[in-house]
Amino acid sequence: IADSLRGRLVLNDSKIILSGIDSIQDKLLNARRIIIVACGTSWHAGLVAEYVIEELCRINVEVEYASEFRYRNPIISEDDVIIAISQSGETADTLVALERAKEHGATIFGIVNVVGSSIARISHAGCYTHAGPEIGVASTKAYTAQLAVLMLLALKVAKLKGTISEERFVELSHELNSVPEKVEWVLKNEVDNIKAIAYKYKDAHDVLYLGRGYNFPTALEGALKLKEISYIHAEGYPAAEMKHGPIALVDETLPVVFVATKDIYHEKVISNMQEIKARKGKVIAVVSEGDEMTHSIADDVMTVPVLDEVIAPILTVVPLQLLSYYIGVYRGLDVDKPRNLAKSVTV
Ligand code: F1P
Repeated sequence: IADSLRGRLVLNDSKIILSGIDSIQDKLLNARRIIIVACGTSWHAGLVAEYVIEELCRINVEVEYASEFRYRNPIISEDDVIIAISQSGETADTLVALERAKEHGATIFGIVNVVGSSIARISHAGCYTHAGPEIGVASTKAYTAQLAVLMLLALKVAKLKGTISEERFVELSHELNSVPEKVEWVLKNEVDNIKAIAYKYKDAHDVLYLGRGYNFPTALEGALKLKEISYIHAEGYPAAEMKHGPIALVDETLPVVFVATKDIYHEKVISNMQEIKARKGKVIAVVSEGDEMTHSIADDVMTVPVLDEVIAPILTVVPLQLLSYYIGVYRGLDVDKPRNLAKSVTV
């Protein structure tokens, strides 16, 4: 996984990647709604995109599990653009959902890793993620590559629609370009620390992952990676929902992972951490470099460089992927081939 994380974000290639948008540009700019259809990790990438596209492009976005969308009777119109996200490009639920949407006249944009795959072929237009082959079954570098493409797409559409200022566009583009070096920073400086944290919590029975705003989908993805690779029960939740149920689980045996990088919700996230600490839960936090305050509250921290909150999900997931990886390794598991999981779910 560590190798696959390195240098995956070839953002200089963004013009080539985004040329896929050209043929459906008008449809995208005038879309009544974007419906994102995906499964598993790809669905989490869609959830990040919902936050980013609604914020930057002011287009209504819905994120659907393909496995539900295909069986119900969804309302789809010709003004809808469907974005399909899939690493393999062969996931049966996503493929069938797209066939349904196509029958209703919707335009389909595919974000797929495997060139020439079924989902790439059924799409009207699309971008390949060019993440290279995923060696492990659990999606990692495909996820960050999907996020990179989705953010490039959001920035391009926002610029064309005029929904963000030129200044903000330049600022976010600059932040996006800084991601590869910030991922490298985590790989260079944080791996030993993450290994130690993994060792400490390798025997946990349950782990809760919490985040707000842009950090919420990352909490979901962190929990999924832990389940997939280490077979520990994990749940991701919006941090503000904690008091509506999951707080009942908190005691001294429960590690709670907070995605707590600096953003507009930061103070609220800190107060959620204090609620966990007051109930003797253990707090593990992904924090922004230099955030001494959060550092002092959490039991364990994984640090990432400072990055704009819109772009941050590409980076903040990396320590969580590594945490799951090392917990799996310390539990003696084959992290590349988790039991019961298939690389492409084609039935
Ligand atoms: C979706 C997915 C992956 C997961 C596993 C099973 O695949 O749920 O996210 O890691 O490999 O399939 P895809 O549609 O993105 O190929």
